Amino acid sequence: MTIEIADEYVGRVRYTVSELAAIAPRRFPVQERVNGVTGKAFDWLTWYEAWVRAQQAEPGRTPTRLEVEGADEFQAGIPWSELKQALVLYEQEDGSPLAKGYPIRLYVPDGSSECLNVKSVVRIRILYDEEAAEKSATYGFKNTITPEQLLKPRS
Ligand SMILES: Nc1nc2c(c(=O)[nH]1)N[C@H]1C(S)=C(S)[C@@H](COP(=O)(O)O)O[C@H]1N2
Ligand SMILES: [Mo]
Repeated sequence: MTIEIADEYVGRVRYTVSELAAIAPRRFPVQERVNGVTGKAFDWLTWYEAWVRAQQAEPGRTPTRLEVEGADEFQAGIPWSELKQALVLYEQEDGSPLAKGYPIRLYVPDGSSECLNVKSVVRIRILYDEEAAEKSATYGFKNTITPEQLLKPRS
């Protein structure tokens, strides 16, 4: 299982959970920020900064929004300004893969909703456009419209 990171300046890469976690400058128990949850986590914003440096990229500006998508197509869009406490849970205390939320789970402790804590994250998109900064946080299942639904007349 890999996680795709897509950033219009830095590029598009895929990491395993251990590759992703190895980029983080510091890893710590998730309980430091989220009550009642156990496992190991890393801070999202410092991960992003370390990643940009490691990629030798120079976006030269701050992202405006983060979009994450779970394996079940649940997704969330979060203004970058809501991510100051955001963290990624990546393994259990004993080092084994997450039993719930595998491969990784995002937590946004100071976000506007608990619904933003996306489980089983497989895709992460980093946005820079000003328009994205204006929007508030969003979450829910991706719209998947079947050909049958498209053909059916509205009643
Ligand atoms: N992948 C995925 N993540 C998800 C969801 C989901 O359906 N799929 N539900 C969200 C919602 S609406 C809530 S309230 C929380 C619930 O987290 P919990 O299962 O730890 O209680 O997970 C969020 N993360
Ligand atoms: Mo929710």
